[in-house]
Amino acid sequence: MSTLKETLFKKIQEHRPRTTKLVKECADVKLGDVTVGQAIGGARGVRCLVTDISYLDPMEGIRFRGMTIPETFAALPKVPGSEYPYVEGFWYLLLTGDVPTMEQTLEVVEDWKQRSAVPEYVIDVLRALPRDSHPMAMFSAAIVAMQRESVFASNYAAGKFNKMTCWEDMYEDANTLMARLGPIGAYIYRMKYKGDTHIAPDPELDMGGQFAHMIGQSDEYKDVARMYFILHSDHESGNVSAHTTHLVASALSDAYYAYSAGINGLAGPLHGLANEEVLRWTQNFMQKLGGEVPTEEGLKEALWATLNSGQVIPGYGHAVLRKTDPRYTSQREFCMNTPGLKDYPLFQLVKMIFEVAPGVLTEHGKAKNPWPNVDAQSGVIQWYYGVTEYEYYTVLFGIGRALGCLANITWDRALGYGIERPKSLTTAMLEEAAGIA
Ligand code: FAM
Repeated sequence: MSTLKETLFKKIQEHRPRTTKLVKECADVKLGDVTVGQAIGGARGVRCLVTDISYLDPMEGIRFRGMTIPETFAALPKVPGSEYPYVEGFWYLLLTGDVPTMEQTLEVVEDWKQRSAVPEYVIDVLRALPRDSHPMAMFSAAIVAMQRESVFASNYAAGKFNKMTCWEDMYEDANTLMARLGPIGAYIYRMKYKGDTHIAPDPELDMGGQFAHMIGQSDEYKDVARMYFILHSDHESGNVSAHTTHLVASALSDAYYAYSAGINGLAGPLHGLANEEVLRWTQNFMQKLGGEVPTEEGLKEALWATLNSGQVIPGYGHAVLRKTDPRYTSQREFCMNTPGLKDYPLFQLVKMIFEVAPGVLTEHGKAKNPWPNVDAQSGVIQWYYGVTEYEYYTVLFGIGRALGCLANITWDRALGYGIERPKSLTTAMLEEAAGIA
């Protein structure tokens, strides 16, 4: 058994009595009430999901296993010669809550390498799709195509389902998926945008570095990939991609079905696709100016024009956060500390939007949070390094988001979380409850 799996096993055993006790002795304890507004309004703020992998404080932002983003980056073992940690070590942290040693991290690196070959039939599926399919549709199709390899599904079909040990099958599927998502994403990228030319993996590289290599990027971009995947990994359980993955897995669907579904949710413009929208918006705006540096007034006008046409300002607002997203801040710092990027015109514009948009949104008076989220800042870094195909950006998000979603559904199985099935009411019932029937 690998160190990661052994540690996880111990953690699961330690944790199980806590969940059992809560279910047996405290099941009737109230966590809140549900209002008519919440029932109609996307269950916003309804406290009915449980995860220990990350927690999102509205003012502070995300903590992974109790650690802020800077603390996480500082604590994890770094790739030699790099300022950023191994994604594999972060996976260890998300699953177990422990910061791994370099040796433990390298075990995961090796394990993922063994699992990372993309099967030929997945390539066939990708090639069979019309080349103008959205990269997220391709990514989702590739993931669900691999369902035939699910250890969980095959053991279930063979009558070997055991509530206490089935997390191990989920763990197998989750690791295989994690190992392959980067190479699959790279294949899609090269097939669609780089003349269908492909780059073989380098056996020396870690997951993040390998992705950079396989899309044909520079050495510098290796750290961008590592940073991106970690920053986009998890945002507790209620966001659309994490919740969808959890919901689908709750029917005992395997990791392939569940994460393919999560990817489909991530592809919505109010969720992961917002990073594509941000770049489209800023590029269109810059084009209209014909390369001129925008004035604050011109920018304000453009933001108002977007709002007045009934569209949202992409990259701004959040369902939970009420402050600037620390994932935004982390990427902003990356830009400020990278010579070349710091003075890059597109970054200057993104910075200017940060100065202007919160005021405009506040004056507009609708958004509860006028501050930027992760997506407001992520595209500009990609653009700078030459990844200018912005419809692809959500695939990058999807590779990273898998870390959180798959760690969560492994724990869902370990703790035996039930099939999700909230109750519906009719409109007449709401009217009656509100006394307006
Ligand atoms: N621009 C214009 N209007 C906005 C807005 C924005 N950026 N953010 C919120 N609003 C509006 C919202 O559409 C709603 O209007 P209606 O009452 O007319 O329906 C009103 O303000 C209240 O919404 P809220 O309670 O503040 O936000 P929600 O919790 O309903 O929605 C978001 C949250 C993220 C969907 C919303 O802020 C939004 O559409 N933002 C732009 C898209 C975006 O950046 N999404 C990415 C979010 C990101 F973190 C991620 O998932 N990757």
